[in-house]
Amino acid sequence: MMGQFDYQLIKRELVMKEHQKKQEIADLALFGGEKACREPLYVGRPNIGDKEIFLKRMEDILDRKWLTNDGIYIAEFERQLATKLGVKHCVAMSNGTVALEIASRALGMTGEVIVPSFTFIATPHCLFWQGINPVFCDICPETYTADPASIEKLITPRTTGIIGVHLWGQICNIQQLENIARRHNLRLLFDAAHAFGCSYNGQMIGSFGDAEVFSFHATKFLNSFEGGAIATNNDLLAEKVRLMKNFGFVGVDDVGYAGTNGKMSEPSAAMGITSLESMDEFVETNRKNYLQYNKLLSGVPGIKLLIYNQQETSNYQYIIIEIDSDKTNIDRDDIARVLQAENIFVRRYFYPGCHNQEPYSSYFPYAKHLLPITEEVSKKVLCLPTGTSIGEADITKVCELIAFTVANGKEIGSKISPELPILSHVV
Ligand code: T4K
Repeated sequence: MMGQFDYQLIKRELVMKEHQKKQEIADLALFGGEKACREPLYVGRPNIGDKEIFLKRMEDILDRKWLTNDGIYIAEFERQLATKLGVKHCVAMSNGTVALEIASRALGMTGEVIVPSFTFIATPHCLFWQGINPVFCDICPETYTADPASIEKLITPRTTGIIGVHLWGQICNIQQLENIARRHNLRLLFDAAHAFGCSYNGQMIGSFGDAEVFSFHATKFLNSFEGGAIATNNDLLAEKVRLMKNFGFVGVDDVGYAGTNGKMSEPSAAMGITSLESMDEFVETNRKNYLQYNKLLSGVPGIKLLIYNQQETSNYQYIIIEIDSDKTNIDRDDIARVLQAENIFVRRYFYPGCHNQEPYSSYFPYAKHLLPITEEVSKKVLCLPTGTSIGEADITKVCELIAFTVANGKEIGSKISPELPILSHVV
């Protein structure tokens, strides 16, 4: 159970309690002071459920000698997912990227598909990998999700679909996207990699559009080590994706589709089931962390925390701040540099926007001129550590450091070299 002692966490809390607040700029680790955290803090530490139960399941899998290919744990995981989401079908996959590839292919997406640039690179890659052109739309500044007006402007006779992304659990304007898709006869797929356990108008994410795709990667709210799923209420689509993820086999020796290997393994399914059992505890911890961040950062000038809609169910998996450098007098990247020197590895998700990454920057060199909000937002957001590995003292430390850095923004910023790399972990 999650209620068991987490000795690493307790040890770190004690170490951090001993620690002094930074009094002057020279106290910052970047300028020679002691690191605020002896153990590194990371974004994306996995939420782990009951280890003992998981290990028992692993033993059972090994004893059965049935490791993958529609084993009993996969079937059970799929059943539990569908029940939780209130959707007819949930087909487990090897990861979210393959699930996106299979879903878009099974939906018959070809030619051009409209997708926000402000997302993880897997979203456009799933299209490009299949010879489909991702056409990048801009986002709404309040929700960071696809802007319906921007989508409408990009529709051409070659457009076959839209992929909306529920970024950081912020839900797309589903109603407007559904209207656009219906009017233009387009397929509508949602990349719900960040939105497991979130709702839209009280209904769980999983049954909107033609299909929704989840990721159960280690860093996600619910993890199965690696994993993903396609959720849909469409019987034919479910049947098709089920066959496609198994090479297209329709019978023992009979192949009916161009398929791939997108199968989830039994250990992954066992981990997924174990994670589902602790889901309420994960939400509670994330929510508590979010409330603490909200309280401690609320008075810091130029720092705006992404607010979760209390009318909806959320997983609270991402703590995102937007930095207004006119008010902080120090930019986002320098704040990240200050924190990483203290052993706090924040992330600039999803800088610099997919349109500025290869192969897209070469194919669409002018895209940046059409994406002003994406360009702006990708330069000012930071993702902070949260999840079940982060304690109250950690969050206090992160917030105190941000407040101290902003209070001395001009001076600190002037001392930092823009050449200093921003890392994802200790090297
Ligand atoms: N759509 C969206 C919107 C997505 O965000 C993603 C994936 C996908 C689709 C595709 O789903 P998958 O095919 O991945 O199922 C990470 C993840 O690899 C990726 O799954 C995720 N999005 C993306 C947002 O983040 P990186 O390159 O940032 O990962 P990495 O290795 O730098 O790890 C991130 C942090 O997590 C580090 O600070 C350390 C920590 N970590 C990571 C792992 C793997 C751990 O503490 N333990 C671990 O086991 O992409």
